[in-house]
Amino acid sequence: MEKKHVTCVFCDQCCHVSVETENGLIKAIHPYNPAVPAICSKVQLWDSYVNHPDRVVKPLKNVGERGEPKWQEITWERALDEISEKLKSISANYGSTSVAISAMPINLQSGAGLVRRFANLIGTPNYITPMELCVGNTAQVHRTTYGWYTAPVYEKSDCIVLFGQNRSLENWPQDYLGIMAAHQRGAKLIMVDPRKNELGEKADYHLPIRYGTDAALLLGWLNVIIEEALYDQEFVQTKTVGFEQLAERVKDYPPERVAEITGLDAELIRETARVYANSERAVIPWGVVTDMQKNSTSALRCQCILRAICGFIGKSEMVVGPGTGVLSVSELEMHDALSEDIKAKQLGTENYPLFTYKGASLFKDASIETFGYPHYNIADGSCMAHPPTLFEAMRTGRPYPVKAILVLGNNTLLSFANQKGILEAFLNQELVVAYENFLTPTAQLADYVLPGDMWLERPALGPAIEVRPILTTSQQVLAPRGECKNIYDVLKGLAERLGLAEYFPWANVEAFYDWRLAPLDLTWEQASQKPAIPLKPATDGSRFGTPSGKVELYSSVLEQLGYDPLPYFREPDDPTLAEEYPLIVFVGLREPTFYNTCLRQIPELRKRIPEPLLLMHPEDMEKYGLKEGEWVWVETPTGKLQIIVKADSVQPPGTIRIPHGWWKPEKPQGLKNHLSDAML
Ligand SMILES: Nc1nc2c(c(=O)[nH]1)N[C@H]1C(S)=C(S)[C@@H](COP(=O)(O)OP(=O)(O)OC[C@H]3O[C@@H](n4cnc5c(=O)[nH]c(N)nc54)[C@H](O)[C@@H]3O)O[C@H]1N2
Ligand SMILES: Nc1nc2c(c(=O)[nH]1)N[C@H]1C(S)=C(S)[C@@H](COP(=O)(O)OP(=O)(O)OC[C@H]3O[C@@H](n4cnc5c(=O)[nH]c(N)nc54)[C@H](O)[C@@H]3O)O[C@H]1N2
Ligand code: SF4
Ligand SMILES: [Mo]
Repeated sequence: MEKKHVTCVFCDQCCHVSVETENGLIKAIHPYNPAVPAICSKVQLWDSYVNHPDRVVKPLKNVGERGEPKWQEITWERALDEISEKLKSISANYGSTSVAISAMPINLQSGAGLVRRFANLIGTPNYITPMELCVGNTAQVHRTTYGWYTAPVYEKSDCIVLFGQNRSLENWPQDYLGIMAAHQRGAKLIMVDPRKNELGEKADYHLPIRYGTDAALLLGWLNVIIEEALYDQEFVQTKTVGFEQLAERVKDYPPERVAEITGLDAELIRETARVYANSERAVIPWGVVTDMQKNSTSALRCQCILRAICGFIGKSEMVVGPGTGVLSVSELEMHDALSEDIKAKQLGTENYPLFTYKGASLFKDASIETFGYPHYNIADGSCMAHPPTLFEAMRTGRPYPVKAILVLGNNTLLSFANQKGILEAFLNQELVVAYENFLTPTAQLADYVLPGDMWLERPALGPAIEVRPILTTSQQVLAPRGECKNIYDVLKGLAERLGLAEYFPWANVEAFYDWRLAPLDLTWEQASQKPAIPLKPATDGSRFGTPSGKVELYSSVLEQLGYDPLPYFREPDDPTLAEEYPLIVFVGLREPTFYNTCLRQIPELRKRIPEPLLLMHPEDMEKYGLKEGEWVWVETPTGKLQIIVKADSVQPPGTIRIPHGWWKPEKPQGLKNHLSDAML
């Protein structure tokens, strides 16, 4: 019997598991730390995934029309030859910015740093990632306030405030168990969520907020905390800038006004503000809904401001920065390989600058002074093109043509906004490549599908996204199935054909890890004996990575980019649509059995939720004459789909929840078949 430690990426919780093997066969998978049973049931279905009959295990070429694929198996050599020839000719005809890359670093693991390195070396700034709608987004907003991302320490906390998290043993179990352990220890739990879920039932306070109004509640809390002087005066004086302006702004949000906006009770708003501010070590952990609202930036900024002015930074909320001693992910990415002219052409720079090179460059000097390196890419959300602007350029050729897209370990078509527009964009490409495990709706639009390894089949030196001074390791357990390859081998193969061999000189991914670990006097073989290697933090915490070096309550970068430097609230509803479209579609609420667009081909999981379900309050079902289990059409100003109705008394009346990411892998492929019944 042999034991290996492995990072599961069936979802982005990245649980550490211990895999027991006998004669090369997996016998059992357990939580790495037996004292904390932080894994979900999905991981046990590894065999159904690895050996699934539909898994792509050889390179495929579409010899049919785009979107009506006729797959032909080809060799890796030929696939890489043809793809690189096409990339060269597209780049020669339309310029290097005409090639786009869409990648999900967490799904790829060992892709950390390498995909961007490749993008930068081929001269394209048009890199996007679905982290745009996830923690990558939060990280950029955090940077405006602290210069880096902040992470909660549940073990130290005595008050936890959750904005719309639906954590459970099947959705981010490590966080769920961390929250529950702190709560059992006596930490107060404040749950802000229109739905009362399992955590809401256990919470000390449940605030059934009107959807999309979190920024207003947060501004109301700031109003109470500043009005009643509940903040940490010393921290505010010594470590922050802009308190006066902030105090002036939040006068506009007294609890009575906020109560009207949010549908919450004014006294409850006051009481919860006091509970939070009077705690010794409160935390506001990241949750995804505040990444997806009309008021996202303000809501996230308010959370950052609260953590700071109440004095929790450095106690229960850590702003640690990157590590030193090895080349960071950001350095591996070689952002300097792109000229300033090309960076300025990054799509979205003009209208959405914060996430692009333009936004990141405003932190450049501060980043050098604080962390020693200019272009830190925090959580892969930095220096990135604006996805909708990129898709528009792919569709229309404006402001310049984009003619090729490499999709690496994500499901671009189903994961970004305006799916019809993305479909049109893909149909207007001269080259589409998907590096995948399955023939997803996005892969069905490709000219070439390249078979990728999965997490049990590769060694991984992480983490995939850079937020803390630490390295993690994941040991390889299985040989890659069929001809599946690691992302390193794919990028190396392309780089060699594009005249960039010197930047991918290592024979294989382990040799690359050896090179990266060499400054620590470690080989991959040695390093991978331990699941984590702490690094020396790049900063002692005396300076924040913002232009002022302080916590910017009033953001100088937002101001320079022409935005309101202070948080504010904007009504999420569009009253002109209310008559024709009386129901509101609700953000989020992930399905316990799946992971975003993944895992619907796993029979054991699919049995649990065979069809997509629209959740609706029974009162609304009666109002619209709908029955449980009935198929209905749902129409918005931009599209429509069919879905089954399910009564759910927790869903707020007037709102419905539609799960995202559905397609039916068992259904036939191609546009004629709606790309295997994808919900487009
Ligand atoms: N099983 C499983 N686990 C997953 C995933 C999966 O697909 N399946 N996905 C992973 C990923 S990528 C992510 S990002 C995380 C996300 O995990 P969470 O951050 O927990 O997000 P959701 O599961 O979408 O739950 C969203 C919650 O927000 C509430 N909500 C909706 N609108 C609002 C609002 O306007 N304000 C407030 N305050 N609350 C609101 C909903 O009622 C719901 O309880 O989960 C990860 N874990
Ligand atoms: N409407 C709507 N859109 C959303 C969201 C939402 O709530 N609503 N949530 C957003 C969020 S939080 C996120 S994180 C994104 C996720 O967006 P994506 O990353 O696009 O979603 P996934 O379903 O994780 O896509 C992963 C794809 O990679 C493939 N894959 C998985 N593992 C591997 C691997 O090891 N190697 C290779 N080569 N391929 C692999 C899978 O087969 C799958 O097709 O979606 C965002 N989009
Ligand atoms: S929650 Fe489950 S699927 Fe996600 S990483 Fe952990 S074990 Fe894997
Ligand atoms: Mo996510």
